Amino acid sequence: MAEKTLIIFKPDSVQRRLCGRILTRIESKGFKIVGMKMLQITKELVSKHYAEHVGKEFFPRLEKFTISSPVIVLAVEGNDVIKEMRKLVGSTDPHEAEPGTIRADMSVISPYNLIHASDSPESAERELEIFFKSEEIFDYQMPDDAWLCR
Ligand code: 3AN
Repeated sequence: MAEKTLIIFKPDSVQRRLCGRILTRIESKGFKIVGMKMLQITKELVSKHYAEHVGKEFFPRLEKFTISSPVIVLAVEGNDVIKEMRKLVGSTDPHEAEPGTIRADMSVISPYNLIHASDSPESAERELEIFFKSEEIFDYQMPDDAWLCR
């Protein structure tokens, strides 16, 4: 079933010039970009996006990293895209991530794990609302939709 998820190319993706290669992984899978923009995340936005982690021992480091460079945020659509993107992304710690995943193949140490992907339909809805206005998400057809989405 078609659904949407929030993806962030984190500061290390931008700084290491890996955004194009990561985007290619997402597009090659057959997912559709329905929104994309660069922005500078503020401390206020970090606390909103990572609300569940505010107050944890690792939060200051996570906050410092997240605001250290502009990021690219994407709304990505596809069949079961929330679960499938989590598989493509791999485990939080690059050291634990399975070979073949984006984090295992292109990153080495936490928290520099390149990419964020929403972890559930509830998170996806909440996070998409934080980063995108409704008019920044596009509804359009692709010629290969029938091969890629039920
Ligand atoms: P994921 O990005 O895999 O969904 P989350 O959302 O649980 O992981 O965590 C967001 C970020 O917070 C991670 N990418 C990581 O940088 C950091 N983080 C999460 N849990 C820990 C932890 N136990 N120790 C250090 N950093 C953590």
